[in-house]
Amino acid sequence: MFGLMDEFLKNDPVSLQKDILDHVEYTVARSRFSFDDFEAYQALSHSVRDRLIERWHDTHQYFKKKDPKRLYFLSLEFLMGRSLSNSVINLGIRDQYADALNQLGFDFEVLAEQEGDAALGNGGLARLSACQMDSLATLNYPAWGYGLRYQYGLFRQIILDGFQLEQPDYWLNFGNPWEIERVHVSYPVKFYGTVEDEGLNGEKMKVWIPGETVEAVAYDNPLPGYDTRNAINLRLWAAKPSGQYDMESYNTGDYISAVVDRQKAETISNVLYPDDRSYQGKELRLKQQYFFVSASLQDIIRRFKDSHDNFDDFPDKVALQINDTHPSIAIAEVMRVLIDEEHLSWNKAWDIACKIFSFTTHSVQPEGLEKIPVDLLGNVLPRHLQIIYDINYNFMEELKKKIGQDYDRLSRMSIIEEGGVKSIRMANLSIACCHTVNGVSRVHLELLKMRVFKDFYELWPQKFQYKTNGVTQRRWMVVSNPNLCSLISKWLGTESWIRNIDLLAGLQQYASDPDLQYEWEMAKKVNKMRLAEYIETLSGVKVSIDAMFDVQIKRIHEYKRQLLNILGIIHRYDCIKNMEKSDRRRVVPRVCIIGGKAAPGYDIAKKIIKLCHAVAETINNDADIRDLLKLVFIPDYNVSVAELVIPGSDLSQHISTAGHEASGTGSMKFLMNGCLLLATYDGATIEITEEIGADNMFLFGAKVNDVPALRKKGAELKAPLQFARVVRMVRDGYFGFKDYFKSLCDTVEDGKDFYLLGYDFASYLEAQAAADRAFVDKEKWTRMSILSTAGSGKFSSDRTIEEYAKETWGIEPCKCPF
Ligand code: 26V
Repeated sequence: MFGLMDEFLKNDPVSLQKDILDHVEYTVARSRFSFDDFEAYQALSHSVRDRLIERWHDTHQYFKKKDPKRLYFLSLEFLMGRSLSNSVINLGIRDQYADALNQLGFDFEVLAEQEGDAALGNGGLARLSACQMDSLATLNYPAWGYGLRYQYGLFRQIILDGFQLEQPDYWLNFGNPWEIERVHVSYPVKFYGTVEDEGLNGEKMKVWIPGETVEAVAYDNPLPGYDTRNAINLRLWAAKPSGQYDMESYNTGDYISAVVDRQKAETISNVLYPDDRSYQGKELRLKQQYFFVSASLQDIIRRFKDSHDNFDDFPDKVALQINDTHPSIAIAEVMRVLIDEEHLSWNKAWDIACKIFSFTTHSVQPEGLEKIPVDLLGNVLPRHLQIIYDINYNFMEELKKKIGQDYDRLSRMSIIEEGGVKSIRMANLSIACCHTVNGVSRVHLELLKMRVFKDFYELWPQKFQYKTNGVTQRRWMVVSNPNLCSLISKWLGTESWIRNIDLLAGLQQYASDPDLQYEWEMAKKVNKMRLAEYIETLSGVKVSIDAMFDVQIKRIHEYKRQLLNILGIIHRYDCIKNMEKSDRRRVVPRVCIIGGKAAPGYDIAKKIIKLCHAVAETINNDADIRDLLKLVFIPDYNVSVAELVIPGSDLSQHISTAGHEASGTGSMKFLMNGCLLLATYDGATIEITEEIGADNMFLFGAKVNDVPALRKKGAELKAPLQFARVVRMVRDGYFGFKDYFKSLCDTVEDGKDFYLLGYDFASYLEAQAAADRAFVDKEKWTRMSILSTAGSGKFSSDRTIEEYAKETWGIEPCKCPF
């Protein structure tokens, strides 16, 4: 019997209190009469986890019974952040827990602050995966996430004298109550070795004799949906030494070195690669990719075989989503398993592979596409290299039939790149196999079609689609901005918008209502106060909540143009300094907030961080400026910091050079929280403009189609004088560190200004001036803010996931009965 209807654990305050205290005593092993906040957090989390596990078991039993087509979401990165608040909200038991804790003398919010972030990813792509998992669970899709359980997540950013330093993020130090170690769910993963030909029943077979075997052990992370019993699984793999003993080394008597050698296996899942720009063809990275792909596929195939005795139905039961090219080696692995282990023919195996895989790309730059040197792949995965060569041979033959002997085009489309370092183009492999290639916004797809994958688009136009990204309103509104949410629910007369976000549009009709406006402003004020306190604790800078909080938080990249922001701040400072005292009354006070991590090897990005600190030092200590302008850099930006900063922002900047941000998802989080956007026409901003109207935003700058022609102009394109002036201030050492900033200033000189900061500067300042004017008109500003939230419905990951489910994966909801 499934016991689906039984709720074993009770959620009344007395049961919850007893549960928490039991966990204090038996799980945390502290006395129930004396425990601190952290111990209370641990006990609380275990109590929540028990409830999660119940639902998760029921969901999986139900999936097993129904055997629907399942989605397997393969991603090397998931930026989950904290789990406690999100879990209790999705489980619908937040208030009960808060009450129970109150009676025990604890505050839920204080305990929630004890949790560290799970930062198993770099930036946009990784947080998107986390948002999409929340939507998959909430919409009851039978989905699994698969990834790697890195011991060290994304580095911690420490700022010393204004410079970024990186510290390891050993996030598991204090235990992780949100995961369940599955010692019995483990698979061997093979590397290196040779491939030999063998005959089996008269048929030629390839046999891979590995040189190393590492064990992949599963760690399960249950993820609850909102307002549903469904809880899905994020299964992360950790590397452990294999149980298959290397008898020879043990018998040589060198026991200690044999153990130390085996321990090296664990390094595979040790650390997340922190550079989201370039692929360096590193062996460890390839091993990480294959390790998680191989373990996941063994798991998926085992599950399928539990209830099927051949592979005919595989494509009807399995959809495999490749998140960027990082897991693309899965294509060769599926071929290897089906051919070498399951003894299917090449054609049958290829037919299956083409039906199960879909691929989403998250970058715009062709340089962002992953290439693996042939020598490296051949060494680490010799059988896979053969398979990729065979796939490419067939692909090239098919292509020749279609396009003839156009060798230029054939070589552009080939999976193998000849030349300097012969490499495998993982994107070409993915496009050749996957039934669908998705972009992450409308303009991103256009760029893929016209530039990056033009040849492929012309060959297979039907494969190319886009699904505009979205974010989950559960985390980005309900968890992080309860004040705003309760007032939204009050005005809409329902909480249903948390599940059906289109209902937010109902706020439009009240956008000018003075009562809503008043409550809306109050909610913002409270959030600004919280943010101001945080800033003061962090940096000692006191900021006025009457000032406009102007925020740019995201990874530091030249294309995201934090430098444009800082140069704009210098311009503002320079203007104030040169103003008559009496005119200063007209200046709209601003608190400029910047946060983000630079990849450890990205020199220019690190200089941008230092420049931000140097400018902040000058401005914040200039007694002449007082509250008119402040600049703060928020260190160690992560998901939890975003949850605090976004609700307290008035204005947020998304100012990438047009054509460089594939989508951008930060903007959507700000939009939902009623922050106005100051943005370029790039990525999803274009679609945001359509939803909320250009009048409700501050848009500026070159458009996607202008950029190539502007770049062609080279040094003829002269930056305006104001721009030259602020760059000169930096160059001349106005903020110190003259020599250090030289190379940074060089990047924006006429003729070298690839990201067009100089060209966009004048219109950027105009957009900033428009923001100032709007801010002083409180009624107008609040109206724009309400309309931003009201128009944000399209940017929920619920919508994105529905589209993927219907148009790409072909999966149906499978709702576990309550
Ligand atoms: C590349 C690499 C290279 C080597 C090692 C680690 C690593 C990790 C990530 C990447 C690619 C990063 C791509 C990415 O995050 N793209 C962002 O995806 C967002 C979600 O689709 C989108 O909103 C952003 O515009 C896009 O920049």
